[in-house]
Amino acid sequence: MAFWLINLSFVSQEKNKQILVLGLDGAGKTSVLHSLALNRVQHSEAPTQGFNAVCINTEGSQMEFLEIGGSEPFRSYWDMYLSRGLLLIFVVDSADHGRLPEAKKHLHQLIETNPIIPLVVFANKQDLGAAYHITDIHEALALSEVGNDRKMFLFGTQVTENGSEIPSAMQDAKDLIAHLAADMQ
Ligand code: G3D
Ligand code: MG
Repeated sequence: MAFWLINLSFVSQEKNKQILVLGLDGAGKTSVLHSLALNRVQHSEAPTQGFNAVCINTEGSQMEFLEIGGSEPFRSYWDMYLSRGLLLIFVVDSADHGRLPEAKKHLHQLIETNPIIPLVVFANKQDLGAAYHITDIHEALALSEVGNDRKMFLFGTQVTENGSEIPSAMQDAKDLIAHLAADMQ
């Protein structure tokens, strides 16, 4: 498998549709994305400033992921990129109970603007003792209200020891994302 990582201070309007990776700052977007690319656990080294584009080649397909920084100044870009996104991956910190309402608000604002984009939610940091179980994350994010016509999937994920194999749920999520992306092309 080949991959490359590019940190960009801005991203031009590209032809290829991207898989958007959004969520509040600190949720684990970069860590999850780099782990999916490497098939090995890889924590992020620094908060994302701006955009982080990752291209992953799997058997027979190539997927372009675009993470947009989750801190306040970058959230204004979320809507702009969502309108031409293939899929939305939304990452939440399952142990950050206090910010789940904020994550829910942003998620619902996002999906309102795009009634068909498939949604894959990563309930991340499942390794932490305080993490909500995925059934509680489903409720906290009101995922039953994301729209009847939309494909929606929820995975519990964790990025633990650097270099270890990614958990099977993350491998399953990667396979599913490849299928969804192929369907949407
Ligand atoms: P972001 O891209 O959503 O902003 P990052 O988030 O990937 O930069 O991760 C934010 C912090 O959470 C990082 O720690 C990272 O190591 C940690 N993290 C990410 N995923 C997990 C996880 O599943 N479990 C645990 N325990 N920690 C995780 P630092 O210390 O660098 O801030
Ligand atoms: Mg990041």
